[in-house]
Amino acid sequence: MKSEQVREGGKLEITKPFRKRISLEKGIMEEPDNHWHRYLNDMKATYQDQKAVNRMAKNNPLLYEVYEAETPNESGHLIQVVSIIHPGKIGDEYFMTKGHYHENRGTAEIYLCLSGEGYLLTKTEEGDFENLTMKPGISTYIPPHWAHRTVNVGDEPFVFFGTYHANAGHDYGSIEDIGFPRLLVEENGRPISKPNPRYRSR
Ligand code: S6P
Ligand code: ZN
Repeated sequence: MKSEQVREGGKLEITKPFRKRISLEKGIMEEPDNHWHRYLNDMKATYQDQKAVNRMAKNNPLLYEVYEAETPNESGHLIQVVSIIHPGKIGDEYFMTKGHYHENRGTAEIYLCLSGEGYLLTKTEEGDFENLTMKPGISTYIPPHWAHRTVNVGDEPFVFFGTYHANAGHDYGSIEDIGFPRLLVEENGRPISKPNPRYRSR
């Protein structure tokens, strides 16, 4: 716990501005407050090809990891994160994040790609969707009410910085069964998008 962060009776408070170093060479946040990992067995239902899931589940590959600079989860504060999606596929679908709406739907988010190559998949509950490519230097804005998932379509780690409202919260359940309108799969060594047979709006 650094001096600018204090816990008063268990409650986190930020007492002054602070810095974080994000190593662009290593693609990590140094001295994060939290660092968490998502493995295939944490999100088996996300993938279409369940035979491939079961084959790979024994090795349970690490799909992605997230570094966080923590702030109080209340209105006004922002959280900074670095997400790293590792390269790989389950069947012909690329490694990707679980994807979520913010529980507090009225909160936006910004992602800035630091390295690698990926896609940002977004959608609304009304059925609109946008898929944006991301490469180093590209910043993307996810407006309030848009669900978001990121996909690594390259052969190196896809790393991006993100910042969002500390009181956003995460709603994963609304994505888990139906996913996004289009899937990103590899065909002849290239990413292509195709309709998701499980998708329905809402
Ligand atoms: C949080 C933000 C990211 C994701 C991270 C992993 O609002 O969008 O930090 O948490 O990229 O994705 P997911 O869908 O597993 O939370
Ligand atoms: Zn988010």
